[in-house]
Amino acid sequence: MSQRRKFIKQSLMGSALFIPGVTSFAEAKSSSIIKGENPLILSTWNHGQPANAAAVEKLKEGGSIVDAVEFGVRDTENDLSNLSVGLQGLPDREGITTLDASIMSGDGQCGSVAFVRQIKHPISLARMVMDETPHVMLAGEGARQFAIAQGMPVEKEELSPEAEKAYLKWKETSLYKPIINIENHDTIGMIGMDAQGNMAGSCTTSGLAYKMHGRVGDSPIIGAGLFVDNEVGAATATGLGESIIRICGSFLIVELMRQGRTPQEACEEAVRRLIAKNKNIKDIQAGFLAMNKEGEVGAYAVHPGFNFAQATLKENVMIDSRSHFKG
Ligand code: SD4
Repeated sequence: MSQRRKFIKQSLMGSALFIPGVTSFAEAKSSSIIKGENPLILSTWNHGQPANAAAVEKLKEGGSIVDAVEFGVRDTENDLSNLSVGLQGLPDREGITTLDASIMSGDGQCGSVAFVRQIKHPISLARMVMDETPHVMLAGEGARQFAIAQGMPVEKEELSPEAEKAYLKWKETSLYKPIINIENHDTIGMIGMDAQGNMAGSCTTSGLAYKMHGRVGDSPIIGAGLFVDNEVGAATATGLGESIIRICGSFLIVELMRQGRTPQEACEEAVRRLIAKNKNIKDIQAGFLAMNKEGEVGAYAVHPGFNFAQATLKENVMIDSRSHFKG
């Protein structure tokens, strides 16, 4: 075990017991923004809660913050009930599920994969791109070949029963509107900080259902779906990827924080920018989640309904992004 890992492990062993309980929405609303609590893990949407629990567990085992954000979202990639992450996700128009993922640590290291097939844990593949190659991003067949070379199993290419049912229903009309259902998102973006203030983030998705074959969203694009800088903070995004890429959303938030905005102010400003640069905004949902190095938290989305999970060693709660609206 490296000295650094040993240090993290020791510092976590003395801390309070982590209870990954499920919090009701009412409780979540009354939970205030925490400040200065390390470690701190934030994740998008309801599945963020079990993912946060997995990330905290990883830290407790002595893992780094990069390990924590990788293993946290692997939990979501394994979740068969999630139709927007992992191989059980809804397919593209051709009936093929393709995955996007990225990972970044606060020292500027990053890796991502896009448009990848048959790999169960694209986040771990993104981590391998970061750790084992001179590149930042691998796509499509090249990413799959790299996974095979790294000894990752290649899964059978078949839709999950639920995804198949939904796809067959969609094919009855084959009507394609690139509109994200405002209340129903499932991509996971996770950002975290360890007890020493080191940050990392991860993001993984099967992207938009019934997208064009080859479409890549914001999640694997460093600066759009994810950005982390130890000197400032971290941000991640969820929602209609095209709208997020247009404003370089996560990078924008980190840069706004660098200029002195709080995470909440930065998320709200990014949403304003996104609204200004995208047409048909009533049909677009996009949301951002951010933390700064002081451990302040912010979140905001175009439409109501975006919630996130916030975990420390003491609690793991759901919070409605609108409950922190500053305006
Ligand atoms: C994408 N941002 O591929 C992803 C989709 C998403 O909740 O976040 N869904 O555009």
